Amino acid sequence: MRANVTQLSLIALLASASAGQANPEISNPSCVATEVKLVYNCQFDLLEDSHPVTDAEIAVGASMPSMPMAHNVKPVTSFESTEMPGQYLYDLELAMAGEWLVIFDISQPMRDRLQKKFMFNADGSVEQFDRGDE
Ligand SMILES: [Cu+2]
Repeated sequence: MRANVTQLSLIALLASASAGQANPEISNPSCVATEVKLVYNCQFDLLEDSHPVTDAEIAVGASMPSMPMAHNVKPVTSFESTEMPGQYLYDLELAMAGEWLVIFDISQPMRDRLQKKFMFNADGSVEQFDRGDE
């Protein structure tokens, strides 16, 4: 009896541990300047265990680490590419050039908040750093 209870709680523990292991990853994030100054077409892949995650709901916002509270970008909804399942597209409109933290708020199929750091240069070029300040 006692062993059964222990086994059951072990199973419950393992089940909750694996359920909590949802480990989404923002992969290949990029942004390209448009003809409109400070407006960018951006995209990324959402992966989990190296597999594309489809039908995800992800809002994307941005903030400037060097100017906290100065100008947060209102989050926009990303849309999944019709050609590339697991790839998501969004348009980013920034307040100024400089270093921005782009924030990905995932609400489906898992909940997570991930971020990536970008340098948006005044000439329209964009550099992406490996990771945000996670
Ligand atoms: Cu600023």
